[in-house]
Amino acid sequence: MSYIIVTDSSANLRSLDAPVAFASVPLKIITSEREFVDDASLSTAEMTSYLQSYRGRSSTACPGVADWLSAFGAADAVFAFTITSALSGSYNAARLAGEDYEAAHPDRRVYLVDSLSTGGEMKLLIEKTAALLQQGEAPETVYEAVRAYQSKTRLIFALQSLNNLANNGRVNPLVAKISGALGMRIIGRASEQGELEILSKCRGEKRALEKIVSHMQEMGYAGGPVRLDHCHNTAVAVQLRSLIRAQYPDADVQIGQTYGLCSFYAEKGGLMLGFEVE
Ligand code: X90
Repeated sequence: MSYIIVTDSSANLRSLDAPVAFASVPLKIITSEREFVDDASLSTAEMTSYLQSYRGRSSTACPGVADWLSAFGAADAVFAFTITSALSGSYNAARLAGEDYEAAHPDRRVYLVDSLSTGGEMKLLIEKTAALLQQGEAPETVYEAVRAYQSKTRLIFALQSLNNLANNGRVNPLVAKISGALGMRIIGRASEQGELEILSKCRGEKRALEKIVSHMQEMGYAGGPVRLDHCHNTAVAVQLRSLIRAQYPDADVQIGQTYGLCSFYAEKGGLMLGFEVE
């Protein structure tokens, strides 16, 4: 039996460490002048600097049904992961692709997971799936285990600007306004419904990092794995990892970069953390 893990590019993953078939389906970042496809050929640094000087409207687009379908390839079992269906059409496109795929090949199955989140939380779900598949678990068992694991994973983010989120209707413009003040950091999380929920706002880097850790603890963090992605903010990501490890010396904290889609919305300096709770 062949299988593949497919995710949309909001997971900030282009490959897997595990020897399991894998594909990333790109979202797109669009301006009136240019279109950025969030795949391995994208330079997020170049995109970010272009967007900083670009003054017109910009938006994003989720993958279409055909994009998902071609990523499924010819696997007997497809595990597909999407960004939260509350903020994107990616899940719906993947669902329709799954229906087509199963109708065309009655012996194949698509196991679809609405992450109700994005970024590092998707990484954790995907890592779990890869590990169980490698252990030789049956697809149905893997799917059930991953759905159950979703109740143990969370996402927190800290952003310096909510402009792109607000301009694209992903957050209330009034909420976005508070982040306009210089030096303000907005900390929030993916809610249980997969929506963006603001937890607090504060001034200054050090204060923000301490707040992130205390919010994580309030949400049940107790030293489990953390997948921390940053948008051009390595030094601060490393500082945050040290702060987590000061309390949990053995914590498996892996730092990565936001790719195109998350860089667009998290904006320069943004941090997002997927983590496991007890
Ligand atoms: O379909 C599309 O065009 C994609 C729309 C995506 C909108 C939200 C992306 C958020 C990316 C920002 C911080 C994390 C927020 C998580 C809320 C659940 C990253």
